[in-house]
Order: sequence, then structure tokens, then C-alpha cells
Amino acid sequence: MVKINNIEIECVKGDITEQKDIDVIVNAANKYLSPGGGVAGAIHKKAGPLLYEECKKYAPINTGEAVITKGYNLPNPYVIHTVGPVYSEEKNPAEKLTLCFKNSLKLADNKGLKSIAFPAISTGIFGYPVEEASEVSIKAVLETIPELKSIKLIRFVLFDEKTYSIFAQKLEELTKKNERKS
Ligand code: AR6
Repeated sequence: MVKINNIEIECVKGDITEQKDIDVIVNAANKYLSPGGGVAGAIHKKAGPLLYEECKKYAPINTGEAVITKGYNLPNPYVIHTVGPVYSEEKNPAEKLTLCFKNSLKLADNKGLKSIAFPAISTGIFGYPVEEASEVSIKAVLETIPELKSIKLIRFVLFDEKTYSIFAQKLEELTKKNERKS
């Protein structure tokens, strides 16, 4: 765990649908906001069918955009749905992945929420190499932190040991650089 501008950032290994102490979890969605597989499948399964009913009102959305819904049967009051880039199809996947994090953080913050959990967006079905994605994702979070007023905890929830250790190491590396700069 690191603390920057009074905001905690941490990496944990686990399942995004089991983050009981978090106000809003982020879904790595597709642009139709339909259940699909991976994180999206797990979130919709646990939330129940009313989640997709609400999602239909906002779909389709573009890559990098984010919308917020209720959490229904999830332990979290809210879910933010954002669409990560398909790595092989985007000219600038880093720009789009950065937008996913920035837009999700600002949406949660504007709603006055205090804690948010992200999965490793785009690193599954969308094929973004984990090492690259970890750097882009964590940098996006660090760059957005000065704009946040309400959020106090940002958690990355990584499903497997390898992804967890890459994100945890990258967080340490990038925040050390931050400290040296200031
Ligand atoms: N909790 C946390 N992380 C998870 C979980 C979970 N329950 N399940 C998988 N992961 P992916 P994408 C990890 O494929 O690449 C869907 O069908 C997984 O190991 O869920 O953005 C959507 O509808 C990987 O590291 O998201 C879209 O069509 C990471 O979460 C498409 O997949 C992201 O994997 C989105 O693809």
C-alpha cells in the first residue's frame, strides 16, 4: 500500500466481485455493456439480471468511456462500466486505457464515493500485455489523483499470482519515482 495526497493505492490478489468494503467496482466491459466472459461475466452473474437491464439504457458506449449503475446483488452499491482497448485493433491502446482509468475515477469522485476497485482492464480477452498495461494503468491513476476530492482508496484487484506480482512491483516502482521527483 502507498499513500499519495492522502489517497491509499493498493494491489490485492482476488476476485473483484468479493470486495465488500468498496463503494464501486469497475467492470472491464464491452461496448454493448452485455455480460460476456471474464470480469464482466463474473460481475453480471453475481449482480443478477437487473444489472443488464440498467446497462441497456446506456449502451453502446465508446472505448475509454465510463458509465455508472447500481450494484444490485453485488456487495457494492455501484458498478462503473468502462470499455478497454482491444490491444491488436487500436492505433494508440495506451491512450484509450488511460481514459478508462481517468474517466472511471472522475465519475466515482463526482458521485462522492470514497473507494474504488479496478481489475486489470484489457489484459484478458482484449489481449493487452500485462507488463505494459500495468504501467499505463498505474500511471493513469497517479496522474488523476490530484483532481480527486472524495476518493480515499484505490484498489487494483488482480485475479492470478502473476498479474498480481507484476502490478504490485510496478506500483512500487512508479511511486518510488514519484517520491524522488518531489
Ligand atoms: N476478478 C478480478 N479479475 C478477474 C476476474 C475476477 N472475477 N475474472 C477475470 N479477471 P477480461 P478484458 C481478470 O477478459 O481483457 C468480456 O467478455 C483476467 O484474468 O475480463 O478487458 C467483456 O464483455 C484479466 O487479467 O477483460 C469484453 O468483451 C483481467 O481480469 C471483454 O471480455 C481482464 O480480463 C473485455 O476484455
